[in-house]
Amino acid sequence: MTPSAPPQPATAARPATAPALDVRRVSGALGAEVRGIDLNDLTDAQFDRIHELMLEHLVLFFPDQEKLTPAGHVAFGRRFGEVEVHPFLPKLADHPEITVIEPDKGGKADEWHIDVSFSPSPPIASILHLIDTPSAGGDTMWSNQYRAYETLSEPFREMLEGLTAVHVLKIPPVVEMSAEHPVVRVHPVTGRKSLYVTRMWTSHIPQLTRQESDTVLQHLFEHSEQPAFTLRHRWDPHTVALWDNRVTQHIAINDYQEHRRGQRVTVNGDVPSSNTPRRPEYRRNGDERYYPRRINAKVGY
Ligand SMILES: O=C(O)CCC(=O)C(=O)O
Ligand SMILES: [Fe+2]
Repeated sequence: MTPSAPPQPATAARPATAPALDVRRVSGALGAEVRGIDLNDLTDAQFDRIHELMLEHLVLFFPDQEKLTPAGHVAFGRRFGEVEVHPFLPKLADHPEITVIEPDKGGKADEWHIDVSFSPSPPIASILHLIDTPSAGGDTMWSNQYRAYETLSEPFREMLEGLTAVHVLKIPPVVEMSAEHPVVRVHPVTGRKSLYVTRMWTSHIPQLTRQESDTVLQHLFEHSEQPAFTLRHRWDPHTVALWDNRVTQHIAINDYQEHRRGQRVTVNGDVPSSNTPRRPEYRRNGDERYYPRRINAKVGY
């Protein structure tokens, strides 16, 4: 008689290590799709892996997250740090930490931006759960701001490093906020430098003359938004996107009329820092200062 197989336990024991995640890059510039994970029920080891992957790819997409509840979404955000209550966008009634992203209610974020960069301590990460998607269109693009910095010429990078930029939100009479941040910031975890200005919120560089500031910013906006630094994501319902808001910009493409709805949790965490000392503010005729030309008065993100 041949020996029979050893008896199996009624329920298979959980493997000591979770199965490896399926991670696929989605563009040459940034971004990866991550499968094989339930965001509602993360282990510490899985969270650590997601955090590492975010630092490596800057934007992660988690498809098929139908089970993600608002409480699970907030709990996922809390693993990164304190979650923000957005200064003006609509929120879920029971969860003020969840911002509702719905064009009818808050406008379309159809200009390149960094989330909430007009805050003195802008979000480190955003987590967007798209629930209803149009049958076509409504894609979102992200851009890699490490690459934007690294592809500037050395003399230009040197000039930028002592500078700051003012980021402004002005929607009278609802809200007015502004903050001054380094133009080149250093990532607190990776130590890498990235460009930190954005078309939607950045108004001026106070160390330059108005004309210099307008010209330099226009160049930096165009440079940082170029297709070679980007990815374009076509959404399926219940995909969750997580991005490192310190080193990316994004834009929601406004090419659809159908219903589209998402929920976002945003994580606070640090104050942008740079390695280099700041230069003094430009003063015309002694003490006279110039005013920024661009004042933002549209609803945005
Ligand atoms: O609707 C989108 O795809 C992105 C909206 C946005 O800018 C955001 O959630 O921060
Ligand atoms: Fe945004």
